[in-house]
Amino acid sequence: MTLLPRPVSFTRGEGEYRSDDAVRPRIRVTSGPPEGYRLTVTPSEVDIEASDEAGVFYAWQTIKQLLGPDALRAAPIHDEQWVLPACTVVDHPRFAWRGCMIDVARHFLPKHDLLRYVDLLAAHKLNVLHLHLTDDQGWRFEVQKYPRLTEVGGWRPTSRYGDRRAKLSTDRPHGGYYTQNDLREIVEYAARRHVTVVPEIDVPGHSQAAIAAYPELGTDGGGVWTDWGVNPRVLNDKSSTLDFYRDVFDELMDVFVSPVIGFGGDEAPGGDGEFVRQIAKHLVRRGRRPYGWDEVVEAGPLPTGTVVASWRGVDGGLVALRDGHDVVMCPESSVYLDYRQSSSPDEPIPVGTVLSLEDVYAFEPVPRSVTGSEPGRVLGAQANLWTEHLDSARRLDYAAFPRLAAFAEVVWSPPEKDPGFLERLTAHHLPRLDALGVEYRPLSGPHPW
Ligand code: TNX
Repeated sequence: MTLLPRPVSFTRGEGEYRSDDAVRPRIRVTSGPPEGYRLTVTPSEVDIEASDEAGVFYAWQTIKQLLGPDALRAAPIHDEQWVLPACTVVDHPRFAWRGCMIDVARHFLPKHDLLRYVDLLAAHKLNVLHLHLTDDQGWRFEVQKYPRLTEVGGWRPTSRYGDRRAKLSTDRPHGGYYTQNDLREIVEYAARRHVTVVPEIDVPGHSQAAIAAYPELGTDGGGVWTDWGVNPRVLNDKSSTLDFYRDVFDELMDVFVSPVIGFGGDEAPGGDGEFVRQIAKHLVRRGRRPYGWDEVVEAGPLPTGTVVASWRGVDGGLVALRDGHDVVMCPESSVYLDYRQSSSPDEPIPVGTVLSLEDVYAFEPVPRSVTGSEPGRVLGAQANLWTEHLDSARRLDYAAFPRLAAFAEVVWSPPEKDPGFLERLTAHHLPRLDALGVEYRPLSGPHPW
């Protein structure tokens, strides 16, 4: 790469860099792989060729990377013009589903923090934000027909016990929820950054917050749960409960334009496969693809088009592929970003098994036993951020980064691993995260805050 003899200057538009009048990238639509682009920078022009808008967007993300870390700051800090190196970049993603799940149920993530995460995902060329909106410990989606879901289910009282195991107390009450208009705003904000927000309402397990609000839904009473883990209480299989949830999913589909809608289906002791199948069918009738955790492959025949998230390793995903379902790989041993990053007792949130940055980079989303002749497809992968112990954006940053950057590399790039990855990360990417104000875990070791 050679430096441009003449600097290319950029002015800041609304949350985005735009070229000023002096240099405007020439944008051309060409045939090519979806979301891919060819970026050519010469002393006289910046040229983007892409087959779709996403490709143009990703070319811009690359331009911002090439400009250096200061280009990512919220305001310029010196008068120098940005210098864009002359180069040609030909680039496209390996997978169509490059996701990150954020559990906003265990700990509510305020809207402004969630919007910031959308920006961070887009900067890493990730394109799916899976929002886990409901769980035993909180309901975060406003449902107009059933206001108690958020009025009651959105608030977790003080635990009698606290959570001694995890060094993070549930002694404090906690809560919050998004209005439908908040979520419409998030969906639109994300769409402008080529991120699809895939919502999930978890049934029939992980539903204690709903049962607290409407006890007639449950097999058993109880308030919003103040413990973590698998809750023995689940939804009952009454037809009135199914009707209730059809209404809830209808409102969800009114807010979220995503073609894929999550219905959970995980960890439901004694849960009813029929309930899961009926909800999945309802989503299909409304023209959407149901999306469930891998337990749903045990629920009996699922509608065609169901997408399965393989989280308990890859076996559930392999069964789903053979059953003709598309799969998103998210095995907990490789991409659960709530898991501890080292065995040091100083890791601030020591949950799960050790999942280092190197482990995440070593992840291969397509298991070796997949031959490609299965009727289902591996759509891609997602990293999951469960938030039992991530109660703020700071803690989320620490858990997510820089491992999410390694994950982004895995789902975008060809399967061959780059021996220079760590060096590139250290030399080029961590300074970008610094400029963006991301409080990532330093490579040198734990940094508890
Ligand atoms: C398993 S992954 C869960 C979550 C927990 C997570 C903790 C999945 C579908 N269920 O409810 O938050 O482990 O790492």
